[in-house]
Amino acid sequence: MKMADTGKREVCEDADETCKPTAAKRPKCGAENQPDCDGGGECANVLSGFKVKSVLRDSARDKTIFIHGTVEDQEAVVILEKTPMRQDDLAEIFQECRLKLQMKNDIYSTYQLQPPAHLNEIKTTVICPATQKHVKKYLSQEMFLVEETGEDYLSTTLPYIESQSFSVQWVYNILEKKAEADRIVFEDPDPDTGFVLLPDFKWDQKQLYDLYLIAIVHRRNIKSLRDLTSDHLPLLRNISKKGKESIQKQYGMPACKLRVYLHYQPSYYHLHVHFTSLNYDAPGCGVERAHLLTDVIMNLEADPQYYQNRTITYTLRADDNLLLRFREAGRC
Ligand code: M7G
Repeated sequence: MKMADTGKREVCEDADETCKPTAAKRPKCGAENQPDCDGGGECANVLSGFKVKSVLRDSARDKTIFIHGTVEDQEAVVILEKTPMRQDDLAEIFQECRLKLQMKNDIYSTYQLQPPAHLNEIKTTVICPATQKHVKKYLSQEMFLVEETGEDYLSTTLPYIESQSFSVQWVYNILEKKAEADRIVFEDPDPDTGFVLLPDFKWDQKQLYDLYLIAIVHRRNIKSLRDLTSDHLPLLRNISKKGKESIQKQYGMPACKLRVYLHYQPSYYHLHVHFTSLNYDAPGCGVERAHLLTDVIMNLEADPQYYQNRTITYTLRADDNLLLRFREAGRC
């Protein structure tokens, strides 16, 4: 198994309040000297000045905390996630750890174990400058189900996403090799059917159980599942075939161990496909959001306009303005 290079890195998105990219507003976040594509090595502590404003979400089960704060004078979201144990590290952990006895009773004892520092890392994602939309994305919220018809999409959803969606500058940076070029696992450069496959930033690449890659298409005019027609079948089949082959080659994981799907609604409106390990309960892989690529291909083979016409059900957060628009239109 060949694992790609790993490492701590910061992700800084280029976005203003309306979530559109601006060249002028570069992230400060203490990261001025760290270009978008830098990764892998020790870096300056850009979080030393991070001031916590609020905890957006906190899951003891997932051992993850989402924090809203500021770095210098800029809004930031920081996600801290305890990384899973790795079998390969066990020998070193047992040999090098410090143990503190908590209690002993007959054959039972519990300890606090401190592993060596390098085996005790916390995966850290930094979004800076963060927009209000980022803050909302990570805030715990009540969810509501909407059933979006093809007409709803044209009259309500499309105008909304055209005015409100997240910047996809990070996607263009990947496609143009301005960021994460060293992380690319596979590329098919064909402008119509090609794509870039690389580790999703949710995956720290330390173990395969939570393998997570994304395939980002080179074509720039496909926002989401809703835009797909039978014309895109060669593109989708290509992603399915070459994406699976590359993951088998690079990580030794066969296609039958992969969950390959698109999100609807996505957060970023530039077509991309998620490849996750079947063992991993990835966020957003539930039936109300994930559409298996094989199903998408078969639906388009059966009906070229399937995704323009069919009603698609998904959830929206209570404070999502799209939900408000659906309510104003009397659609939920
Ligand atoms: P999505 O379906 O648009 O929305 O997926 P989601 O984020 O709500 O799932 C976009 C995918 O791209 C997600 O799996 C993100 O974790 C991933 N992603 C987002 N950003 C900003 C980056 C990035 O800068 N680099 C990489 N490699 N992945 C990213």
